[in-house]
Amino acid sequence: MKKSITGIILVAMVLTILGGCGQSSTPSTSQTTAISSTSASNSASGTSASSSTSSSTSADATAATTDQTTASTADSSAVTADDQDGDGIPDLVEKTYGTNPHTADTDGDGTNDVNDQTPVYTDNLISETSSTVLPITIKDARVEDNAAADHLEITFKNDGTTTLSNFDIYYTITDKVNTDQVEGYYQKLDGLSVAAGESVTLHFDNNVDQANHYYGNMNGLYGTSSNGLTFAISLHAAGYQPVTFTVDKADGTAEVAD
Ligand SMILES: [Ca+2]
Ligand SMILES: [Ca+2]
Ligand SMILES: [Ca+2]
Ligand SMILES: [Ca+2]
Repeated sequence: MKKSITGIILVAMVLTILGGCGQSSTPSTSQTTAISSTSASNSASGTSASSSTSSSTSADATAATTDQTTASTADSSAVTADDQDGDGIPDLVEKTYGTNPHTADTDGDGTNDVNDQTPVYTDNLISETSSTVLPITIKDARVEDNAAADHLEITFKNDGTTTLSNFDIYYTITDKVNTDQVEGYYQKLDGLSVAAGESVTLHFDNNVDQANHYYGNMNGLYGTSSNGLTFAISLHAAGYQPVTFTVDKADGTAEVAD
């Protein structure tokens, strides 16, 4: 494993150097190249842009099974000035790679970025058997024209009579021009509790030290594609059916914070 991690960083670093300062408008090409040097594959996740071009063998599948069990949280002892999430991939390399330097598991699938063959794609991990309607109203959902830097932002109201908690969210981002470019992200919305009648606004801007702020990958399609994007969102609280909705982003590069 150490060998593959070293290899992935070396390859990604070379790509960073070769790429210079210019940010490619199609980062998934370099991302796929770098990712292909790892031994693992979880390309079963299907529609991911990166998985569509990665090779997979039965040996890879075995390796992927092992890697799925890899701890996803950052090893705090591994955090350095150059690698703020401690996932083994330096911040600058994550920018080239298309992953989030603020979290060790960009797509929330439980596999650390350095071991994830599809680091910006996970299948929908929301699990629910209840058919009870989630008593919320989506008041506003946007990915641009925010008060501060552009990011995914959702405002909703609890229309029910009890406090709602144990939320999680899954969303895909699809490029409207290159429609095979799809990213998928899952997050548990830790700490989110919404009293009856209360409205809250969620921000996916990496300012996770603030209440109701969560991770958002600005190095993925969101921050790099100048095409229009479609966000397809499922918001879920345990015991209720997920609420699904879409948000469009117009073409043009978003004004995102690092
Ligand atoms: Ca990192
Ligand atoms: Ca990371
Ligand atoms: Ca992952
Ligand atoms: Ca993944």
